[in-house]
Amino acid sequence: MFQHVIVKIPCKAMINGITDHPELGTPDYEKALAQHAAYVETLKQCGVDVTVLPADEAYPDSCFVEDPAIVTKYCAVITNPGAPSRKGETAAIEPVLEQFYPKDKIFHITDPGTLEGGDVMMCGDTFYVGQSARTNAEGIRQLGEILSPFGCKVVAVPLTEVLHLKTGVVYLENNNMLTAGEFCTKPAFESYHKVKIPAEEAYAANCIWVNGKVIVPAGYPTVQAAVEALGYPVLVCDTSEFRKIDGGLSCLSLRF
Ligand code: CIR
Repeated sequence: MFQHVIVKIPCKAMINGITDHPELGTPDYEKALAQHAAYVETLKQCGVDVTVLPADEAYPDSCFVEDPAIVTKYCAVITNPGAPSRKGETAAIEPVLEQFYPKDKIFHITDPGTLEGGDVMMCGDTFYVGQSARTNAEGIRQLGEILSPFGCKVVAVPLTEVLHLKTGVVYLENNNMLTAGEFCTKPAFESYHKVKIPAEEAYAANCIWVNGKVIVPAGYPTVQAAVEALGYPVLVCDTSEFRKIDGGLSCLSLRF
C-alpha cells in the first residue's frame, strides 16, 4: 500500500517540454493545470497524502517528477537523467525526499550511469529497468548495487520502441500486467498474467495502481474495460496535455 505521493505543478515552460510527438501539438497550459489539479484530487481518493511541489520554470519537464527519483519501501534513489535538460531536476527533489527518508537511505546514480524513474517498474521486490535512450547499462548496474542489500532484484529490459519502460507496460499487482507493443513478448514478463493492449490504445498502458484502485487515462475504452474486467475499481483522469510531451499518469507522481 502507498501512503505518500509527491507531485509537482506543471510550469509554463512545459509547452517547450521534450517530445517525440510534435504532431500532437503544443500543450494548452491552463488545461494542463486543470488536469493536474484533477489528478491530485483523484490520487486523494486512493487514500494517500499528496505533497504538491511548486512549479519550477527552469525545467520544462519538471512536472514529470517520477523521473528524477525512485522511491521504494526500503530507500530512495536520486537518479541521473539521461536527457541533458532534465539533469538539474534531481537537486530539487532530494530535499523533499529527505522529509520522508533518513539521509543514509537516500542513494544516487552517478556518471557515467544514467537512469530515469520512468524506466523502473517495481513488481514486489523485483525491479524491471528499461535500458532505453535515457537509462544505460551502467545506471542499471548501479541501481542493482544499491537495491541488492535490501534483498531486491534488478532485471534489465532492453527496449527500442518507446521512451521509457513504463510508457508501454504497467504492473497492477496480483500478478497482472498490461502490456503494449514490444512488451507483449518480452521474456522477462513471461510469468505474469498479461493483458495485451491494442496499438491504437497503447498510450493507456501508462496507468497506475494506487492502493487497489487503478487510474486510467480518459479516452481509452478498451483499456478501461480490460482493467475493470480484472476486477479493479477504475478512476479516470484526462492527461491529453501531458501526452503531447510524452508524459502520462505514472510520470506525474512519485508513489510510496
Ligand atoms: C521527457 O521526454 O523527458 C518528458 N517530455 C516526458 C517524461 C515522461 N516521463 C515518464 O514517462 N516517466
